[in-house]
Amino acid sequence: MTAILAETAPLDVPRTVQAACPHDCPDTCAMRVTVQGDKVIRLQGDPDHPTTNGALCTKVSRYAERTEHAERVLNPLKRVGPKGEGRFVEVSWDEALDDIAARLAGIAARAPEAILPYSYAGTMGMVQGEGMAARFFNQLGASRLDRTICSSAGGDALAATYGAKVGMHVEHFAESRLIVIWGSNSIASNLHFWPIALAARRAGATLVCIDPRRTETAEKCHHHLALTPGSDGALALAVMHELIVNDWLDHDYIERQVDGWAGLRERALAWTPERASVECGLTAAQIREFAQLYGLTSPAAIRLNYGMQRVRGGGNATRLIALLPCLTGAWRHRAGGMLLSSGGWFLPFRNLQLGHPELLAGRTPRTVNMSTIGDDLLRETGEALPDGRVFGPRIEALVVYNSNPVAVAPQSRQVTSGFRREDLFTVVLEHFLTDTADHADYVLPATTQLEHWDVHASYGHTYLVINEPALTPRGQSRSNAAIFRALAQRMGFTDACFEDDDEALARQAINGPVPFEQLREIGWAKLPLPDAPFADGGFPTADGRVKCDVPGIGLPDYLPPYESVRSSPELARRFPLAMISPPARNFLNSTFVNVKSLRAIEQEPVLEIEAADAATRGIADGDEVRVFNDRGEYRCVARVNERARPGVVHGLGVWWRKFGLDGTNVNELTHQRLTDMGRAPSFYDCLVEVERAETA
Ligand SMILES: Nc1nc2c(c(=O)[nH]1)N[C@H]1C(S)=C(S)[C@@H](COP(=O)(O)OP(=O)(O)OC[C@H]3O[C@@H](n4cnc5c(=O)[nH]c(N)nc54)[C@H](O)[C@@H]3O)O[C@H]1N2
Ligand SMILES: Nc1nc2c(c(=O)[nH]1)N[C@H]1C(S)=C(S)[C@@H](COP(=O)(O)OP(=O)(O)OC[C@H]3O[C@@H](n4cnc5c(=O)[nH]c(N)nc54)[C@H](O)[C@@H]3O)O[C@H]1N2
Ligand SMILES: [Mo]
Repeated sequence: MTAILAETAPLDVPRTVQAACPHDCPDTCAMRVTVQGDKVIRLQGDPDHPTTNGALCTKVSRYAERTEHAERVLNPLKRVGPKGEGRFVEVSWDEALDDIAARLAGIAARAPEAILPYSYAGTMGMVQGEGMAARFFNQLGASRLDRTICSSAGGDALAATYGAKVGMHVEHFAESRLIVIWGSNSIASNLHFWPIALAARRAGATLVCIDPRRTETAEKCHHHLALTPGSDGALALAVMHELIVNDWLDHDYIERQVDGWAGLRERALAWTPERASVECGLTAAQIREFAQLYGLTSPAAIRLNYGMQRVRGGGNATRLIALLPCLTGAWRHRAGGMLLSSGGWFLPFRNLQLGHPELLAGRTPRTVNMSTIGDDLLRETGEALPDGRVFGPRIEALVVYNSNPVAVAPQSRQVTSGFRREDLFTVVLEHFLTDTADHADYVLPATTQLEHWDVHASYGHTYLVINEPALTPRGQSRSNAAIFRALAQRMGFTDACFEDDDEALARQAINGPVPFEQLREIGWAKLPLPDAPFADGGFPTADGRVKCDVPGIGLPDYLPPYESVRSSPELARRFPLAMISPPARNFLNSTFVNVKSLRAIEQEPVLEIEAADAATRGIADGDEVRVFNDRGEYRCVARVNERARPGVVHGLGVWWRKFGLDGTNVNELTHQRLTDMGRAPSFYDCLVEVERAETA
């Protein structure tokens, strides 16, 4: 009754809607949106939701500005100029859908695998993510996409070690005595973790940050270990060495809960701090001091993030780090252990059949890795792949949603050449004319989070969060699910599942932990999980024990980077600087780059470089520089500062190419070689050289 009243209440009476931040961020905030007359008058973090705690980041507090942005795509667009130029005319939905359906049907009749969906986490929602889209592509028999661009190295490593992507409850870090923030810049990209770490610090905890960059987070910790990129595995092995030789091990916990320690123990004994110091660019004393702190402080907690796994050995390093709290028995305490991702905790509450895999009807289409889209768009039918497989049909059509691959995928030269193929039929569902949309044959206007239904899991906390539409869709925009529904109808797909509307999808997406109506009322629900999940073992492996030695892959080891001064000295003679490209604080990957107020804070694409590295190259703060290697070059502005350590430079954030200094961004320089596990890109495993740009 109350729900009906609310829906029919006059538009000018303010009403509040429970929402969820849709972005790819561990925080997945619960939001309250107050609307009057179909306008947002207030958007705030839900004060009752424990981790959001009433606060939103700078970016998302401007979400209404993004939704009402003057440059939003509000009508279907059809390309008129050459690919990449971004010239379009408005067309009707009927014209766009009829033409797209005809083109896709034509290709599907010959080779359905020549059609490739390309999507990632522009929204993390279960409905507007793969909900209806997966049904559509399953029915079509299109190629499947291996969604590896962010977290699959660390994710697969956790699955191999613990059995799933599970970890501590984030709230419990407040009670830790030692917090190790490892490969993570909490203040920039996991903001709601930071007040929890501060609460621990006020209560006397020590904070350590392990990051090549002196980030805004690192400078606020008690200790900062500025190791060289990709050397975390060596550091973890040396910490193990110290735990063993000083006997800071919990033998009882190891005995009962850890498999394969004897082999790993032997390996770790070869990793003295002296040996690791050469790999890590730290002193042996720094490593000993850290190991002692870790070995002797209880409860000790590690907040690992994905920054450290974007290198060749990222999977192995994650395995080694994930084993540390098992060796010290830190898991016995609710404030001990580690958290990389909480995503696995949601699996029992998610409907894993939401995408109706049975529509494949026995077909097993090939899989294309999103991280090698640059190479794969340029491949011919039947081409032999480096791993011995055969490519299958050339990609003839791409349907892109929730992603901006032209900006975010590695090795841009290849990526843009692929997207510029005149024989490639590209459809992009978007809010804005991104670099990717500029390459589309059709751009279809998608709704934003304020205009559609969704339900969200999180990878940084353990609450399910709901999102109800607050506004009517702007212009002619439609939700992703609605667009795939309409395409399915045009293609003549008759399965009843193609009739489910967005609210029905939201209801189907989850199975508890509270009834859907209750979720709507409160906005979020905590998963029913034990407080200290592994105090007595019970890891989600087959036998409940942690794995050092994994069948088929063996023991974890340190794998040096593909590209570094130590591992590739020949290459380093020409390109002596290691470049990482972590997030810019005011962007979210490439999202928000077009929001002027946020771009104004970031100012321009920058490369941080240390004073001596700059001086030997005649580079002064504020100079325009050319960053280059054999793969490409990137123009940006040098910031000579103490955030960079010698030998390492930072190309911050994923700028839209068209906002860059000469239409490039940092991915001109990155490569498509994959990580040791998870088939992920090694964005932060990249050598470059820098010089002052010639001033014209
Ligand atoms: N503001 C903002 N927030 C974001 C994002 C964003 O773009 N902007 N991105 C979101 C996404 S997609 C993700 S996946 C998450 C997590 O995204 P991540 O990419 O994990 O980002 P951070 O947590 O900031 O961790 C990156 C940190 O790792 C450091 N790092 C780089 N290489 C190494 C290394 O070899 N070893 C170690 N120890 N550290 C290294 C970087 O200097 C950086 O400070 O954040 C999300 N949150
Ligand atoms: N060099 C370098 N490259 C990187 C990284 C790095 O650290 N360094 N980070 C990597 C990481 S961690 C990630 S996760 C990837 C991220 O790569 P992407 O997942 O491509 O993320 P975004 O760049 O944020 O682009 C998401 C797009 O989705 C759109 N979108 C949002 N919501 C919706 C919706 O409801 N419907 C539709 N149709 N569209 C929507 C947004 O407008 C935006 O353009 O980038 C990777 N690339
Ligand atoms: Mo990511």
